[in-house]
Amino acid sequence: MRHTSEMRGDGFPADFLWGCSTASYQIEGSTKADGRGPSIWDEFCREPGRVLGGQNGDLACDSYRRWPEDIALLRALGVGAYRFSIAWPRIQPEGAGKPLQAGIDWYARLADALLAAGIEPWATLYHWDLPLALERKGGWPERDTALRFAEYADIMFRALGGRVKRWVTLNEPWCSAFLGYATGEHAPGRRDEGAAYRAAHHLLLGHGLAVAAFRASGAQGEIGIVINPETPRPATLRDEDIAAAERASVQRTGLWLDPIHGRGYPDEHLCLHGVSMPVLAGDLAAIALPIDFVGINYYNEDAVEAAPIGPATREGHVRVPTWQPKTEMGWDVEPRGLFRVLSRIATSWPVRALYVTENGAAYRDEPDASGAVRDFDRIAYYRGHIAACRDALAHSVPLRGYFAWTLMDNFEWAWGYSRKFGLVRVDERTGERKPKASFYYYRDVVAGQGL
Ligand code: IFM
Repeated sequence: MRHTSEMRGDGFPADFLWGCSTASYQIEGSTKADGRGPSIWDEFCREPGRVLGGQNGDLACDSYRRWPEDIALLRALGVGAYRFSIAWPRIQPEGAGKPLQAGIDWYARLADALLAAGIEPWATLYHWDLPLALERKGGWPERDTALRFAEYADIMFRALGGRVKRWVTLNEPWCSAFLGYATGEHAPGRRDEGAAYRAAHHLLLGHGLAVAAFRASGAQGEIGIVINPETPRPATLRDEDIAAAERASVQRTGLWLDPIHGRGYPDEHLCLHGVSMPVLAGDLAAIALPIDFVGINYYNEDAVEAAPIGPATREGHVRVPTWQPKTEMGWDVEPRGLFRVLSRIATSWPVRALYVTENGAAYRDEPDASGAVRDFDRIAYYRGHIAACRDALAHSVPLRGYFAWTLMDNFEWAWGYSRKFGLVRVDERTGERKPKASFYYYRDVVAGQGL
């Protein structure tokens, strides 16, 4: 625990950063404005059966036009930071070549307005909207995509480095690689496990090259990566279940954190999947360049038990039923899982600083007759998880901040608009924003009164 005279009464240091996260394709809309090129998600949404109800991000929350309202909401929340993502196809419509000034200007205006409101802009360079032109050339399974990503990152550091001091290279690269190329649940919807592992390597390479570009650009500030670790608990204390839980965690922890911390890839895991990584000389050193923080996106924790290794379960585990209440996503509500994953990462890898970069819950959120959403389940969810952060701090986890997911109801990928995570309700017809009860709860937490 950092013993500082500047502790709030609720166990959080006074300089603990409270924020809120969003992502470009989920909120911006205006997918053809100012020369933006198509992304893999624009195309994926148009393929029948990919997204619930055939919905897409053409309009989303219309934040490309309504962003001043969003900043006013963030101001009312009182958060110290806003984590948004930059749509690569707004900067380089074809994923390469001369950048579009209009795209850069839009994010520069957003960052300026945030700074003027006293809110620190946190920019994520990649939250899944790959320029379609790059997917046509093979996408992340191809090495060239990593090189193009580093070029785009360099453009952004030079363009916004004076304004943005905290950068995230990739958001949840596990999703980009495995949901995008192995299960096909996300764009580009391919089903080829070998391609997913090649994508994982090139995502990491792109991350490392972007970190090098950041340091070379002379921009001041910090850079890190955001992962969504899965560390399921063993269903029982039998040795085989403990070992199964360990194996089940690797694809979403060690596969990323080991190479980033100079330990190479987890061989046993690659062996179980019968794959090898397309590593060229110098790649592992590039991936292991020191970073300033690791962001953790946490929503839920599963329980697993051992199962015979075979085609159905290469890692020899299966999920078991649990007693925990579920959110509208069907995900378990397990706040202690957040404490466990933060502690585990802090003790297993030499991370300089951790942030919870996303945490939140989808609920049905029926508005009452006055249009108010009294989302007490979401408040209970936040309360439990923020308390888990406080416990992690008390156990010396170097946790520096917490970002709620998400500011407002938005396009929840393959679920379309059917799953609502927002602190603010967005009327799908008019785009009108209306804070839910959880908005006021989080405002009170940020102000130091919530817990
Ligand atoms: O909406 C997503 C976000 O884009 C990435 N992390 C998980 C969220 C909820 O599913």
